[in-house]
Amino acid sequence: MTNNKKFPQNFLWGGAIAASQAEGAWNEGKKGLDTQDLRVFDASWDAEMRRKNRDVNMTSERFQTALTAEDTEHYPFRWAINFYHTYKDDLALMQELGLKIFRTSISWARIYPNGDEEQPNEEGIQYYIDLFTECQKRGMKVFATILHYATPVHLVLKYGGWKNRKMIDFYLRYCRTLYERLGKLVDYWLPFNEINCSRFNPWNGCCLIKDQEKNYDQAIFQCTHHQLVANALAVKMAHEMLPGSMVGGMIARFTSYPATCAPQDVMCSILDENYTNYFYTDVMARGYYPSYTRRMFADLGVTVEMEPEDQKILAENTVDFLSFSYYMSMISTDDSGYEVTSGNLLSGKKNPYLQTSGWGWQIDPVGLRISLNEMYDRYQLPLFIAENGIGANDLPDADGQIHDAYRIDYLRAHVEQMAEAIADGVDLLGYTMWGIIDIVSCGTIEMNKRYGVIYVDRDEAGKGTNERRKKDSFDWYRRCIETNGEQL
Ligand code: BGP
Repeated sequence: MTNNKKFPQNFLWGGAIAASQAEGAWNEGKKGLDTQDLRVFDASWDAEMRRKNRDVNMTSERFQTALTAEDTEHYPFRWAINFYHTYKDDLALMQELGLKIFRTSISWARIYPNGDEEQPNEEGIQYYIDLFTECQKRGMKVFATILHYATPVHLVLKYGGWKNRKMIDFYLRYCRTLYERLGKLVDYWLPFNEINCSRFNPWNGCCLIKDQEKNYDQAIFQCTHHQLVANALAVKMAHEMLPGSMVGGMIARFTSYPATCAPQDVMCSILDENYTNYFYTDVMARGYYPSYTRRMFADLGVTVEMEPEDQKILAENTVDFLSFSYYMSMISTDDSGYEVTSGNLLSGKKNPYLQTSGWGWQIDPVGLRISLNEMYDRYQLPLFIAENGIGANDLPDADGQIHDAYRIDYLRAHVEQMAEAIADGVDLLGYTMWGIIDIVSCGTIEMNKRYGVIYVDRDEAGKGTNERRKKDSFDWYRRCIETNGEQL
């Protein structure tokens, strides 16, 4: 299929993973225990239990059990797809795809195993020097996420995680080391993955354990404030240490439409968009808390404690670009008569005009064009789609081939809408398709929820040859990149 709307010649076609979902080697290279290593999964759980497990987050009981568990089968982030050892072969496949940029996160616990040490772990630094050098050697720029949920567990045990303002100092020590030692190898920085995740998955987002919190919402938004300040200070430090560096802000984009043209549904949609998306990007891109947060916090009974210098920090250190993950859209209404369906990090009401993925996520390519237009119009900042893709239980046929026409259809439709948005005038820097290679899913910790154009022979108990195989979508995406988005 020929797409007649052009992408800029320097458009950055890429692929994305996260350290905790791909590297494995959870206790190798002097890496410390991190919060993702503690998330439990059982392959015998049915669909309902798996969805529930996403919402359970973390409990004190699970936390204590996991701290001393030697078992790896039930902790998939401990083995993932062993990218720590296979990255050279995997990057060769990504070079074959023609990727212009590769997004991954850096594991904090590889660089500072406990998180509060004075000196970093040289083995951890060397791993990322080697990884990013290999990317550059293979013609790929590096898009590095500094924190993609995985936080050293020691910081939770000793300091209580992001509730404690000390975390900002530990996090900035980590950033300083990354800028010093990896700064020349990284082209785009993201201080946090989906900084709004703390609202919807507080364990992933800010290391909170619900049964330990008297006022959960208060804890969530105090953690969020510390992370927003940390994001601004990470921008400041990068601009001082790495002049000309590009440091972004990222959210999970929860695009939501009014369920009907009834005015109360429209108001519902404005509030949903403000509270789940714009609150975070307003602070990171405009540099202050928007006025609508007063009502949001009042309704939640939350009082965010700020230090006198915080407003100045936020105002003077806004991001260079905005980035987001986009998978699906939702609808907004107070009418409880709608069917509920699942989505990234949260569930929502079902849009009768949209199809859903096998995991209930509503497939909405036009929503990507809407999101791009709305965000660019609001901030006039360059945008970068850091995640987009479809999770599916890809099953090899008798010859071991994976015919994932549904993934080609999904990606084609979203690439077409990106082209429309660019024609609408949006400054879109790039697109790192999520899960360029099969990895452990984040929300439900399932290996069978596959996103990649590269298949990994690994089952949900970590068994398999771990060999890599190209899916049908591999060649489709290679040709898309080769023709700069013309041949779809
Ligand atoms: C986002 C995370 C990614 C990725 C993606 C897909 O929230 O940034 O880590 O996991 O969701 O979600 P899942 O893996 O649950 O299908």
